[in-house]
Amino acid sequence: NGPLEAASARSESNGAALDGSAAAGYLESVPASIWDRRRDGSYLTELLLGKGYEVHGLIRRSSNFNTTRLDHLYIDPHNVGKAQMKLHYADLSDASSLRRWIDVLLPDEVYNLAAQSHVAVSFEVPDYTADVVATGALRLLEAVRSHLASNPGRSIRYYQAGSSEMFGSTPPPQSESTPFHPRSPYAAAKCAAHWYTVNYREAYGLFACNGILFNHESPRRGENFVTRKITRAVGRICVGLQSKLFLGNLSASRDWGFAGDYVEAMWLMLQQEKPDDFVVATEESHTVEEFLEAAFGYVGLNWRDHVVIDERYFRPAEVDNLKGDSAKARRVLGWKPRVGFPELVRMMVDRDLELAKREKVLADAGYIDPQQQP
Ligand code: NDP
Ligand code: GDR
Repeated sequence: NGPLEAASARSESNGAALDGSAAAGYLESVPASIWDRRRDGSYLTELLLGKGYEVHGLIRRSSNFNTTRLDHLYIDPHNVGKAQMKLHYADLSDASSLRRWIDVLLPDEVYNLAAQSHVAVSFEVPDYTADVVATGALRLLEAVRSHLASNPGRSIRYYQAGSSEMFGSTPPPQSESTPFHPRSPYAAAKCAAHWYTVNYREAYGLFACNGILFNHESPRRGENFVTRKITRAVGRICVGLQSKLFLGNLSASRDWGFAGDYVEAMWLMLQQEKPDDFVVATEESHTVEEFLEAAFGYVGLNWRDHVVIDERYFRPAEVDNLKGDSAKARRVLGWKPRVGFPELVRMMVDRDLELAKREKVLADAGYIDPQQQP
């Protein structure tokens, strides 16, 4: 879910870093709740804090974020002492901010989770996507490398958030040895970031790992990814705030896991003796239609009564079938997923039903427009 999502965390004994930003723009300490909008970033932060890490997150400047959620933190000094993590401004498009925070924070581990991560949107903003996803990763790697070169004795372990989208049209099951065939600007940029990471490992001996993660979902998932779009709609339909759900291709198949399980694999990669690349997946694949069946069926609804196919959600090139082979991660890291498909769907629907009930109260009181779909 990541932030610049470059996260960086550090402690005297352990270190980890989320991604982040700049010395001059230090934000003061803010509660981890602010971090909840970072999906993988928030789960990873919780995991690292539980292990005693000091966690720093790098976030980019956003008008919404600054005006609605940070202003009161600046003026309320009581929050400073309660913060469990620290956030700093940086941007993957700004190399100087990355190097500056590496120098200031001295992280032991750096997790690069930042991305323009929406596959369909990457067709609309291909140049920007490449800049953040591919060149952004290169900038962060270079910040780490140059910091280490000027600070002998220091060590930093680096995690790169790779994606099953890199496999694209190569048939399943997909493992570390499966050739990449990206089908979107996003996926092509992730391939570049993957190879930059391998290159920095081979050329400079950097402890750098690629996690090739298959789709992982949660109640914190962005609302324009298909799983969350469906579970948000189920909740809203149940309370009468919505009746139709507009979707694209229902026959695509994905290997969907739970984000909370997957961040553990990220951390485990950085605890190994040697850096390496790992596929992380449940090894089970379901179509979008099966997700619909499970989510609507859970609350006793028939998805066919509500779903309308809308051409605008079809992609110029689709990835039809992803199903991972995560044998290496299971063997070497001792990792395995805890949450299965039915439990994941139920978890997301339960949470979105609660959210919809609260929305209904606000809509009935005239505080929000009930027609406005997420
Ligand atoms: P999200 O899109 O939820 O989070 C990405 C984060 O990156 C956001 O917080 C965003 O900030 C931040 N970001 C975007 N552009 C920049 C920038 N220029 N500088 C700094 N930060 C930036 O993704 P997820 O948490 O779902 O995924 C985390 C990472 O893992 C991503 O790299 C994604 O591509 C990858 N991945 C995700 C998978 C999944 O199924 N979730 C599977 C495989 C890989 P803001 O909040 O301001 O938008
Ligand atoms: P994906 O996730 O592209 O796999 O990338 P997404 O949920 O966007 O799409 C999954 C599949 O559902 C189909 N689909 C729709 N998708 C969206 N978003 N909206 C719709 O209305 C809709 N209707 C059908 C898509 O065509 C697709 O086949 C996610 C992201 O998190 C990436 O960053 C990550 O790298 C990969 O997962 C692994």
